[in-house]
Amino acid sequence: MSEMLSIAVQKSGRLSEKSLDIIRQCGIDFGTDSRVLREVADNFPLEFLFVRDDDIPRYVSDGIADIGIVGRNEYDETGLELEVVRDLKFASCRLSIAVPASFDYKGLRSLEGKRIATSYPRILRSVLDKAGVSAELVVVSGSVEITVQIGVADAIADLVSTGTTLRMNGLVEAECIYRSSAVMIARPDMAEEKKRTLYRLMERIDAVMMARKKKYILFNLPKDRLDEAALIIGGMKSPTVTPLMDPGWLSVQSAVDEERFWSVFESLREIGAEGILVMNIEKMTE
Ligand code: PRT
Ligand code: ZN
Repeated sequence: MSEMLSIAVQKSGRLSEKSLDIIRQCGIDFGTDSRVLREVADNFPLEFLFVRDDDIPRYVSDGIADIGIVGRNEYDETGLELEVVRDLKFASCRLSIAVPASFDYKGLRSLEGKRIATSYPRILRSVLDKAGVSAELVVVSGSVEITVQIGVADAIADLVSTGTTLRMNGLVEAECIYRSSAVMIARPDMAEEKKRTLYRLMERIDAVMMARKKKYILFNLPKDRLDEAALIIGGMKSPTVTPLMDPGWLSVQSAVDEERFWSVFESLREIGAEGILVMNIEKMTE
């Protein structure tokens, strides 16, 4: 029996859904009542605390929760020293300098002596310090993009994903200074029994993340093209090959990197592959 581990997850926001999705895909069942602030999983020693994302690093640091899922930006901004167990690769965004169109931006040097509005003063300050730039930081907790229009700042440093918000506010993305995505953080001083539970959880999360990066393909191939097909597929140890009734043909199956999928697909077509079947992989280990 492993010891109960508590995890702090954002209650409602950009991270909530995907944080819970990844845990659900680990085969861990829990209730879905969004009014509950605390919840224990049915079939795994995991207790959820649903909180605001800003509070997650602090709760983990104070031992209120053992682990948490939070944007790397929020974690770095606190300056706390916890263990970053994994980059979970969702909720990706960048912290960028944005300026009005009239601002002649020529790198961080252009910010010397300017007023920059941001919700991430610690991260911004460390970037500016490294570049030897001194600027006045105007710290706001939201609606950073309107500070230029209302005359509070000359430039901003804010999170960007599509860039739509900046454009809508007449700002131009001038330079990306930092990249973020959701990370799993943990208390560094966890008891051995809890560490074991965390290890079990991370093994499952790794399998889910690995599966997300791959597709499984199955196709029929003229026998004499097998070597070419193996080269195209690459990566994994080898494709699985099964004879078909027709002695001139084989059935071939293999996992393929999601990002290479279309080029693999087209190359296989070129060497005469037929009946290509593509499947999502639910879980996978190395
Ligand atoms: O209520 P709570 O405090 O829990 O939530 P929150 O409102 O503070 O955070 P939330 O849910 O908005 O974001 C949680 C985390 O998602 C952030 O800490 C980031 O790690 C990550 N993330 C990913 C983003 C974005 N993408 C993002 N685009 N966080 C915010 N934005 C905002 C950005 O600040 C700007 O206002 O979206 C706008 C820009 O989006 P685009 O697509 O127009 O460029
Ligand atoms: Zn927040």
